[in-house]
Amino acid sequence: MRTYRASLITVAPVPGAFPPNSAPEIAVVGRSNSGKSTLINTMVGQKHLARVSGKPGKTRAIIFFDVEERFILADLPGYGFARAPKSEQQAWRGLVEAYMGGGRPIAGVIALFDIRRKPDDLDRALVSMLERYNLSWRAVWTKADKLKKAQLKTTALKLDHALRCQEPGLVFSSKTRMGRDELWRWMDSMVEE
Ligand SMILES: Nc1nc2c(ncn2[C@@H]2O[C@H](COP(=O)(O)OP(=O)(O)OP(=O)(O)O)[C@@H](O)[C@H]2O)c(=O)[nH]1
Ligand SMILES: [Mg+2]
Repeated sequence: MRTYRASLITVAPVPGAFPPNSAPEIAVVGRSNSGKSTLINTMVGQKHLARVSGKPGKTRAIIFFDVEERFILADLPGYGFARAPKSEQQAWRGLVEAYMGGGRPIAGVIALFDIRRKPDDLDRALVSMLERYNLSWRAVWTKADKLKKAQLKTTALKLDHALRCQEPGLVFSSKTRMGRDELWRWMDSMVEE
């Protein structure tokens, strides 16, 4: 497996702490516990670059990683944490909108959805936000190892439809690395544009 040089740039709990624009960025967004940090580790081939949370809802900041001095990966905080109070949901929205609408060089957004979950209003709100900011995004159906092989194709098609994906989502597993090569091809194409 190919591995990549990657390192932490900064942890930004507020927009004022975002690093200066320096390279194209790929943002990773999704519900809390959808597998964002794990996916980042899988993509670069490092076990402990991004912190994987045992408890969902732990990542409350945007974490910026440099990848081979070529582009930046931004690990966005998760939404939809079951016990989060309203004030926290507003804080999430404030931080994420400041990122998406802040004139950063966002080359693409990877939007993660647990392949076992039926999309809800929060998921649809995320997609609306991505469209509103005119971002190029790709859906990724995570934790594909949790489904039987025979279920993958039909489940993916249902999710494409439920979230009105322009491009079919990518079936992905950090456990088996299914989808990793294809997601790299997508990221490379976004960064090179
Ligand atoms: N089986 C399986 N488990 C996974 C996969 N990806 C992530 N997980 C598990 O899902 C849990 C959450 O993963 P994280 O990567 O921390 O999720 P996150 O989206 O970063 O969560 P927050 O930072 O809290 O928003 C962890 O227990 C992971 O080990 C996968 O592809 N397959
Ligand atoms: Mg995380």
